[in-house]
Amino acid sequence: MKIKEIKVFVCCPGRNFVTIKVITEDATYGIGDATVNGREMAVVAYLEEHVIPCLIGKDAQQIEDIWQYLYKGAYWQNGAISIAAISAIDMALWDIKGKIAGLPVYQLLGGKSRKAVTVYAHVNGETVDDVLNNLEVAIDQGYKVARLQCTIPGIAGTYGTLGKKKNYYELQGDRPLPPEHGWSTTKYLNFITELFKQARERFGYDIELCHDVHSRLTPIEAVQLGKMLEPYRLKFLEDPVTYENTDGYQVIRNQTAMPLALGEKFNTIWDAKPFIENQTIDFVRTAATHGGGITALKKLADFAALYHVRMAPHGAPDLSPICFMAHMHLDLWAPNFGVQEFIGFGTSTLNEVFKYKAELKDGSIHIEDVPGIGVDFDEAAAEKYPYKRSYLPVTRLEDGTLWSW
Ligand code: EZ4
Ligand code: CO
Repeated sequence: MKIKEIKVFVCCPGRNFVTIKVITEDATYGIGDATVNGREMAVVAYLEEHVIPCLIGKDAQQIEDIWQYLYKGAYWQNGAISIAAISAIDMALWDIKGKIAGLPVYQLLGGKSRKAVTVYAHVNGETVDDVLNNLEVAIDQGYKVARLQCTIPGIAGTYGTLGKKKNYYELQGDRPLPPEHGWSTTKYLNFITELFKQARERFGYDIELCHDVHSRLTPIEAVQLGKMLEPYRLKFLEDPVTYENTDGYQVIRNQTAMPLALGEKFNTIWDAKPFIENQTIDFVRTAATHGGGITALKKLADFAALYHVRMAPHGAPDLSPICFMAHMHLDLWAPNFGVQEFIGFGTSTLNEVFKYKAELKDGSIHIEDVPGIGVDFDEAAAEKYPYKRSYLPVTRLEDGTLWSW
């Protein structure tokens, strides 16, 4: 079954998404997500100039060989842009294989290991009371796990909070230059414990809680935070420190019992390897779109399982519903699945472009048994929402020093 054509679409139904459609000679098609937030057009160029010409005429069924061809065969094998392109092609080919087989992708992976996919809700607010009131709503809705983020008093623009916006799809889409946020580790560390202390006082310990530090701390500061939050028993603390220096996580690991999650920016299993084999993390956050697609995440899950590390895929709103549904299949299959990040089913605009069926019940997502990944992409609807140059924020300390966002 030869690949006849591969189309690339960039649309902005609230946020920018890069979508590909791989079409075979018999008109079967599969779709994939190639979005790299703030660098979308670089992936488009990589796909159009360097990937697609090599794939026309190749057998769409040879997923592994095509993956190796695009990775090893490029010589410049890794990097966010090229991996997003490979990931999208990979998802589309699994989608096609599922359609040919008449099976949902999780069946091709080995079947279900669980009934449904436990997700964690994003719960945020401008004050502790605000966050806790929103947590009450999430618990009432049936969520069993929630990520708490709160505006830090005295800091302009805290990561993970919405400010006056109503939802995540308003946060981006029209930022012709990167907005600037502030940061103060002192102000953060002086404040954040109170959020979890009050959450436990008000709701007890049945609700599982997470928190994303977004790589703002040094290893020893992360040790302090871990120790301060230990009494509130988090499910995990995410990205306490940037991932480039793997030894930093050893410092944290040696001194706090706080479970750690890392990896939304991993591009390959090689990025994850030292953290997994040294057992310095507990959850690996890699997304299908940024980590090499379904082929790569299956390998990553199996490798992580050897070390008691569980999968907790990134579920940010800058991953399209195609990636979300690819995760549903991986999460249903992976014996070492932990929890899936979930920011809701999006807006009516988003769902006009991406069509899929998934249902949230008691804090878990159930999908329907349809062949392939189970998402369709409406090309005509996408045309109504053209790409808008847009960036993630950058962060500066109070003295102006550039910091990790
Ligand atoms: O940093 O969406 O856990 N979720 C996150 C997200 C991502 C952004 C960029 O992909 O950390 O907020
Ligand atoms: Co994160």
